[in-house]
Amino acid sequence: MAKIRSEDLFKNLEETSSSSKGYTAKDIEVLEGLEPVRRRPGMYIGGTDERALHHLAAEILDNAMDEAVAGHASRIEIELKPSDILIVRDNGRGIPVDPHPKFKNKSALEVIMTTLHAGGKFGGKVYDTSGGLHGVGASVVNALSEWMEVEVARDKRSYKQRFERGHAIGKLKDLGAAPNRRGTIVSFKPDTKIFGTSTHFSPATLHRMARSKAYLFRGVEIRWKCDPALLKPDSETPAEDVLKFPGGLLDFLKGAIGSAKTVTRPFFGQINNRDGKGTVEWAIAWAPEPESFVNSYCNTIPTHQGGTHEQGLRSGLTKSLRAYGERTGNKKVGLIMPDDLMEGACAVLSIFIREPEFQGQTKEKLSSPDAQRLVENGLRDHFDHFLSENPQEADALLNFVVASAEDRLERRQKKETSRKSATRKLRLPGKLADCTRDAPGGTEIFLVEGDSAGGSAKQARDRNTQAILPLRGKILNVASAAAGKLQQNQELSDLVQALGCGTGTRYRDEDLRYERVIVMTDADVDGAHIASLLLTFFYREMPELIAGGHLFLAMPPLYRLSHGGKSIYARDDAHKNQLLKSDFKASAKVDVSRFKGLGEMMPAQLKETTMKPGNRTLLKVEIADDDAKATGDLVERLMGKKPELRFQFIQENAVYAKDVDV
Ligand code: 0R9
Repeated sequence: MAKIRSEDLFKNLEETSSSSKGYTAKDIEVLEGLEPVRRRPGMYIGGTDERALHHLAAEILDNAMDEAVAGHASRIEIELKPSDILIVRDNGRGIPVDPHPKFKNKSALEVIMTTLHAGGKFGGKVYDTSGGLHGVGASVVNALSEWMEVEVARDKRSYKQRFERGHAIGKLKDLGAAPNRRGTIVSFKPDTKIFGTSTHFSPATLHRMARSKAYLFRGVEIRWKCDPALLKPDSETPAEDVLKFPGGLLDFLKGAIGSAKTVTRPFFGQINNRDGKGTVEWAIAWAPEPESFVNSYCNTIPTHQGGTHEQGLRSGLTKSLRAYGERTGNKKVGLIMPDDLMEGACAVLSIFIREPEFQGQTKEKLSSPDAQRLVENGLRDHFDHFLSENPQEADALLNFVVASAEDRLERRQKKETSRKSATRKLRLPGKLADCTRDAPGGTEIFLVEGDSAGGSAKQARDRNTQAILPLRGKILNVASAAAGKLQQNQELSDLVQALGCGTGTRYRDEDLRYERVIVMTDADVDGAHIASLLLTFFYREMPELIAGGHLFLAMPPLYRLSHGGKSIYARDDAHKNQLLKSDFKASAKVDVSRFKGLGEMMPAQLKETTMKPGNRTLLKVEIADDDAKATGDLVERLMGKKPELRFQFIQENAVYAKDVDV
């Protein structure tokens, strides 16, 4: 909307010679003619649709409201007639009608109505808190109206002037004495050449607009009238209404939330023009239902996009509630963010300040920095009192808000987890048979050697919690490889992708996709070699994964001992000899078969002996952090040229494994 900037309104404030009577015609600044408005209405009222049409009504109503807020008018009337004719009346001082000094043959009223950006330069305090357009909007309305008539009762006389499409039709007429009247009446009919023939005023919208103005300024009574022919039979909009709300915003809030159950009684109040800084009024209730809202206004102009005053409201309330929580020893008070407090809030905020600044394309966002301080500081004091005086309600509110904070954190956690798993899944290696469970808790990945073992393991696994990554080909010896080789090694890069936790300094334990990483290789020298290469890789690239207790070695059997329907498994030669003595009669002809590899085992056998929690034995890999040399030796042994030493190492350690998972 063609809102005048405050600088224009209050420009040269000091130089302005405002007469003791207030405004005189020479105080009007003349900037431009009205042609641009008709040529490009969108620039001034944001379009030519129904919303834009209602801007015209808002402009005229705002001008009348300005006069009321300034303390010169107590009653406003708004009347809708057929053919979209709108009449607005106020009982203020009346728009000045004296001849304008620059345009000797034109009245001030005519200059205001026919000149773009003709704003009054007001020295009096009366407009200190005004946000209206002071006649500037009226000229835009005039430009976009088929006709407009303005009647003024001032200095005990009445005057009238008619305009068509922004041009004066004749001079200002003196209608004679009006000893008992004062005020302004603006009647207009929006131009169908601009808005088309199918765009009309909506009685409901106009009534709502009038009602919210009445809520916002309790010193005014707004009378609403609408030709009954314009109301649909089922319309809830009355044909006539008297809108006066001595309860101000509290009445507004009560109307908005109806009979909804609230957490506390409404918190409401006002701060009056302290130190000339401006006034603040608010009414807030917290309720699980209805949907939360913040309706904010500056100088009765709706600020649909919020702004600094809303920020002040949020931060003032949050600081105050947090301080209360700390005083009363609430341990979760640190979780509370402004959004948590506003989530269940139904709030109406209205401020009146001098020289408001608006921003955004539709100028619906307040940007005056002072507004934040004004609201925040003023509201905090009041809210501190409200909370300390009503401890039961304060505690109920605190619990309500803490619950919102916890909900928010939980939602964030869930989002994070699903985002993580989504992005990870996108880049998973093709040969990974992943488990179906999303969250890492209780899941395992088996690193197996070769496709045939991988095939058996896939059949043997619990799909829900166990993933299988078959590693083909040669695994790089990380300890001796040049830097940069790691990324080039397909097997290791597949492994890194599958684990999701990154390597080296980029390792993030919370990104590890599985709770356990289980190296499951054949129980032979080659298997031990591969296991040792993998352990070296983890030791060098992901020591935190080992330190976090995530790395395990599976202990597949090397032998199966069977006799007369009984089968048991042995890890190695020593175990086999021990079992032959302990579990079979000396005379028994026990069938001893040696597995050549995991791939040779039946999936059911692999499951029972090696993979199934409860049956299996897992060796947990740990770094001997109390003995760095031992760890170095370990790597050295694992990395030595003789694979049988590595095999021996694993076998030995399996015997001493203290932390086994069975
Ligand atoms: C029905 C809608 N009402 C109005 O549009 C309206 C404008 C207006 C007004 C003043 C008083 N009442 C008004 N009603 C006014 C008077 C004086 C000073 N400022 C404002 C005065 O007597 O000193 N004006 C709005 C703009 C201007 N007057 C002007 F100053 F630009 F002329």
